Amino acid sequence: MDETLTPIYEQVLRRNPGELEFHQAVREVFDSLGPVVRKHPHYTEAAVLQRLCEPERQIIFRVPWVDDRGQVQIHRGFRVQYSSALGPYKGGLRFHPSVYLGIVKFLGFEQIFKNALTGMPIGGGKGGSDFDPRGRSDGEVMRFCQSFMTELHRHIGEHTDVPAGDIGVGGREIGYLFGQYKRMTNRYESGVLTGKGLTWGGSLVRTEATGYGTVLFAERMLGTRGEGLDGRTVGVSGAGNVAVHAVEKAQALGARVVTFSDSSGYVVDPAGVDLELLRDVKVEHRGRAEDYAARRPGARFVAGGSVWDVPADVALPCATQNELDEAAARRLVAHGVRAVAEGANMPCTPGAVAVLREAGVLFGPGKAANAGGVATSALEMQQNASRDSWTFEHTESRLSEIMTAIHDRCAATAEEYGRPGDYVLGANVAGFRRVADAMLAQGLT
Ligand code: NDP
Ligand code: 2IT
Repeated sequence: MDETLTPIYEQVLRRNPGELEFHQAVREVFDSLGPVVRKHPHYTEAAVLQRLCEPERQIIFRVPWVDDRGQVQIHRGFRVQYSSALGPYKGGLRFHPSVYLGIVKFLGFEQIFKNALTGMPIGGGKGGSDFDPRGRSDGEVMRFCQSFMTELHRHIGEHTDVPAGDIGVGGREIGYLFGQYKRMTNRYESGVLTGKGLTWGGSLVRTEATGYGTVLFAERMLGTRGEGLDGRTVGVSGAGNVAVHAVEKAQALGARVVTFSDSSGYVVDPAGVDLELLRDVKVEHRGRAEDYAARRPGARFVAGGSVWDVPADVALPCATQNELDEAAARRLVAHGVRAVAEGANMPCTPGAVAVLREAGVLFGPGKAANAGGVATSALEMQQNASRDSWTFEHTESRLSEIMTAIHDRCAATAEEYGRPGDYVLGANVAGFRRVADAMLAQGLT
């Protein structure tokens, strides 16, 4: 890290004790910014970095609800409104037992630069709860979402803050949240949430967008070396929204996807994942990875373990933060991996990223590679604002253009700073400059 940035980073550590994922996300960005702050001292003079490390607003609230047995349950809700320099706060809600302020802040911090990179008018935010929807009935999830929104509604709005899904928050949860927002405000304000159902303000391609976009990003990176996904073996982790659509798009581009995983373990399917069966098990029935292997001849379920033990030409981590560590990266490199694109947010540890970069593996960081989801959320907001709905083809072609533009913006910025092929530097610097310039123009806020 550049020496001018070290004291700012140390202050972040002091001010946010114990928030390890947040520290990691800040460090990852700071490690790229040395050349920028040296070249443009006005960023330092205006304390842009200190301001970016302090969210504009952090909201923590109680979420009481009653479970199916009549027992009162208390959870904690969060919304961190990080940066509104480029537009209304925008970012998902995560419902997972591991959620605490440090997770929400890491995700919100990443989201600022990701959203800036899309080139669309969206600021950065994130929220969620330590509620675990797994194993809960639809009625329980609905009551939880209603209670969560009863507090959240006063802080959001189509011009203020626009939440969406993330881990544990999909179409079902967005539906319950939207219904309660409408009830509390007596407004049919479509643009207040994204990821809505298609008949009530949702956009085609939003569900698919993150996974599709990650694969398109990997294809663009491979293209810079005259390669592509066709005929390649791909390893995917996760089995949720991002993973399933990454499998779909990788297969459409001619790849053979040989793995997926969930928190119980991973599946190896050497013949190539059966997408229909995967959807049936994980999306329709909210089942376990093991259920897939039981119904698929030739597939094997491995309890626990690391999905990255399985050789692949291209790896797409699509589950959660810090799921691919240094040892896993070494195994991928030993097996000849060509490219890694992060579908999840910060799935590779800093040690893993260092190993991949040293080995010359193409590496697409999440804030670039998974930006297709939030970019398509911005397209959903555009459709809501104009009371229009676009076709699948039109929306998908917009997504594809946006992913190409993000790729090229990262690549060009890396070139400009003398580090061709360094997508980490490219993404951090290009995202930072867009936000920082808007902050300078808008004065001290
Ligand atoms: P889902 O809830 O649909 O799926 C999450 C998947 O990851 C599940 O298979 C889950 O397994 C697994 N997983 C979650 N937490 C853990 C954990 N602690 N250990 C092991 N496995 C885990 O979420 P998404 O697919 O939407 O999100 C996946 C990642 O992509 C996240 O990092 C998210 O932030 C990121 N992302 C999502 C976007 C979106 O549009 N949805 C946009 C950009 C990034 P299990 O079911 O067993 O818990
Ligand atoms: O991490 C992410 O970019 C998301 N979960 C999607 C956010 C959004 O507002 O669509």
